[in-house]
Amino acid sequence: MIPSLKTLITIPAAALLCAAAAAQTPPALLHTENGRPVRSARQWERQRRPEILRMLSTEVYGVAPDTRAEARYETIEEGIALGGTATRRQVRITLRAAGMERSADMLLYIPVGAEEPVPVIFGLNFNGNHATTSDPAVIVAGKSGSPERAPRGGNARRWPYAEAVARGYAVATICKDDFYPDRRDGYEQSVLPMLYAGSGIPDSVRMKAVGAWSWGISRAIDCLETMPEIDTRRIMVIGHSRLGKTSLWAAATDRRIAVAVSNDSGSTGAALARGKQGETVEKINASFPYWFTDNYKRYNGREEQMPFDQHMLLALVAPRPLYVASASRDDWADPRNEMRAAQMCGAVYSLYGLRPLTWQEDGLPAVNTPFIGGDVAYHLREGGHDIVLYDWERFMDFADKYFR
Ligand code: GTR
Repeated sequence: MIPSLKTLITIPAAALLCAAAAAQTPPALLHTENGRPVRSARQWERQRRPEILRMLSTEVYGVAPDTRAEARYETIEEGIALGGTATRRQVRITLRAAGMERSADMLLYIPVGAEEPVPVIFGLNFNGNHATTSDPAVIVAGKSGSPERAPRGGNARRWPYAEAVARGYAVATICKDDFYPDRRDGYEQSVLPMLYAGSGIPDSVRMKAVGAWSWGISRAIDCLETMPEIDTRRIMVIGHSRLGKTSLWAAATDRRIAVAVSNDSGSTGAALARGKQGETVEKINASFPYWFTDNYKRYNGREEQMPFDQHMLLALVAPRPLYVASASRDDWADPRNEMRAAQMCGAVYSLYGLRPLTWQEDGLPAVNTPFIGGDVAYHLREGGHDIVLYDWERFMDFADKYFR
């Protein structure tokens, strides 16, 4: 309700300031839609979590249809790699539904000589598997697979395979574009036409690229489940930036993901939208209208009216360990709002008797000081928008706590 001029005049300035601050407060995690407080993990699981999952599906990331795509896995290459420390495997995943077919190529490095199945780190990549490594045996494939667009090894810095393998982790990746080419006209080539065919799900709530990428992560996990060397009870999913948004939604929707990592995911990822610096809802929807639901555009410039905010996305990961990472010069993503959401979701971890983020102060912590003592972890790496060895090492330190 809009206050009348008279009430405005009689409200003391302090109260107005208070109201402004309250307007920036994200919606309560622990109150159900009909206003009842949520006091137990059971109540969270049975009532509040499904409410939030439904809301974030219809308003932001999209409602997934029930369609089960038939999957076929074919090893197209296998060899010894990384100086003899790993098996490299390349698997073509072919998915079929509604008479249509799409394929995605997975690249894996699996430590050799392990006595038991190993934990795995899965992450989608930006520019093709061949761009993640200078290993000449990696096939240049996928919908972004042109060496002109993405040189071999061009993103290798972001994929420290040898270090991960040395620590006992398998690493697996697929190019995001195999599930939805990352451009405005990517829909036809994406997995969505085959998934939504005949589903009757209204256009306004359908998944777009980020939903399709998350769905793809689940299909990658289906494939990993067929590999005896991999322990799929120990899957950490990581993602940088747009793929950090994606890893969070994947973890929200697929409970096989044991640890979730968001690196510099910013807007519509880990960062609270209310009071956000840099990229706002309106800006992200203008630059990337094909990432989120059509419904999400209704909130352009109206963050205050959203019945949700990003702390809710993080809370959906509970009780599984969650790592939110920011970079000190990444104002576009807004480290402060990423950190705040990570703090706030701790209320749900507490319901499970787990430990929220141990950094509980107002401002950001010092750079390169990881807080991994709780079940929600955070660090602010010094530097810009990127994912580097420092980040990976901290994510593996965190995963070690649960996987060793
Ligand atoms: C930017 C976008 C961000 C983030 C980033 C990335 O252009 O505004 O939301 O996703 O791309 O993925 O690197």
